[in-house]
Amino acid sequence: MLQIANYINGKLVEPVGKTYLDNYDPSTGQVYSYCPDSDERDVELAWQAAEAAFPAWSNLPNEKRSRILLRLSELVEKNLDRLAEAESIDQGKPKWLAKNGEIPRAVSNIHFFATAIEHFASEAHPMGQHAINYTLRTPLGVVGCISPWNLPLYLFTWKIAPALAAGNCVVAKPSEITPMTAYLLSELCIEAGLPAGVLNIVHGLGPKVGSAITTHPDIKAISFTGGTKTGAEIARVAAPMFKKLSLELGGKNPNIIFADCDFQKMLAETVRSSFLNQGEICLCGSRIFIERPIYEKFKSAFVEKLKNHPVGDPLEHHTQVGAIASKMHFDKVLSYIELAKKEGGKVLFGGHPVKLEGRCANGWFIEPTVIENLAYDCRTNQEEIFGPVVTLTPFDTEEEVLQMANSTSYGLAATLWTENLTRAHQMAASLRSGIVWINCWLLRDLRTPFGGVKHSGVGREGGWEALRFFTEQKNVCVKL
Ligand code: TXE
Repeated sequence: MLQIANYINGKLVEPVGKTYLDNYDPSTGQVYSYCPDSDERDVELAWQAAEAAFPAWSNLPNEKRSRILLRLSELVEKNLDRLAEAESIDQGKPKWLAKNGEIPRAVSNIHFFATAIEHFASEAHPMGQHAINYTLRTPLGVVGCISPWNLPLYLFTWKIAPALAAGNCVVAKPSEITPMTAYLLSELCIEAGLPAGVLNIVHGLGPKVGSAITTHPDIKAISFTGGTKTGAEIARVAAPMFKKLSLELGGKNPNIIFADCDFQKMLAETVRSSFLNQGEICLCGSRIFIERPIYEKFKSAFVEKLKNHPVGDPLEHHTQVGAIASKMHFDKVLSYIELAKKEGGKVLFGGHPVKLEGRCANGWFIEPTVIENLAYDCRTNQEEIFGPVVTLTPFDTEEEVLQMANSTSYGLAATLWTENLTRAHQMAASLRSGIVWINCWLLRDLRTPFGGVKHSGVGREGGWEALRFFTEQKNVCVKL
């Protein structure tokens, strides 16, 4: 079976401790490869390589760094099918989703920042005739990038691309639950001619490898995407070290549907925003609020749609809902469905694990699940489930739905369906989230600020925000 390697100083190497973690295929429930069980010794080797590579990499003209990253982006595109299949097997998502959405987005992530760096400028502030200020933006040095298991290559590249484009060197840790595509990317980095030590990938457990990156005294910034609890732990450790922190955390996003919406467009998109990637996207609209006059109409139409939204083998093209990424997460999602029932919820559709035939007979599958009759402030409606589970709640007024929508400790994304322009803009201004989609969902422009408020995170990724995060600003004032 394949033994994944770390990528340190331009080479694919074993972990120092020579121990490995089982890596499961969630569709079969079987171990199909091994992930390095690295530790702080591997992180130290990665940091040393990054530190040694930093002067040359940061002094390269932007255009030269851009060319190398563009080569990497082209190689990812050239290997699209292989990466998509690997991602689907490793994470459990339908292969068509990896092929049509996520791996192309990884290509775009790298391409976007490889080109953005050539236009990244700063400011000057003249003081009349007697002085002028200019702002220098310089790379931080060695930075840490830690990413989760739900959109593995998509979120891994979303972090390393701006970090590298800005001239930093990186020590990166993908999730131990989905290490495969980051490993395949390291082979492409070698092929692209990325200089040794510029990017280092250390695989392993969060509390061991992730924590070693967070606590390393000479890693200047941490860009993290993952659960709120882990984000808080990283902040606790990194704050007294005064590291720059970018934390993209969990969500419990409202999807607010007014009676005047374009019903068919809303319905199709709401099935997508509820269950895409098995609901394992922090931007999914897991709390659906429906204006009372169309509550019954929505309920029956939504349930009807799900009768033709099959759970299946992620490698089959008809599959809409694939496997849950890990046994632990599978159990967590099922426990929330049981909690919902205890809290008075009525399961309108789904609610059970799915036993498939054939090669996936021992995989981790859950039906798309729709639950109504829950209080807006019960645990099921306040805590992140991060699976194929949504709740339905009717509402009568804008004030009422705003209060319910804003009632959780999260504030990442919100979706709004209405044809009333004034109401749309007023609601968008009042929703406490980092992102609001109106009459659409997951429509993304990489130039826009991406991130959440409250317990959904600190800071913003995307566009100039990401390049500013990965650079230090210095103001120089010259007396004329
Ligand atoms: O998170 P974990 P998961 C959220 C999503 C869900 C969670 C799922 O909503 O809540 O992330 O990802 C490493 N020190 N988002 O369960 O456990 C761990 O090894 C340092 C929001 O993976 O936090 C993995 O590599 N690192 C997001 C990474 O942290 C540690 C989009 C994430 O793991 C660590 C995607 C530690 N002590 C998911 N413990 C958004 N807002 O965009 C674990 N890790």
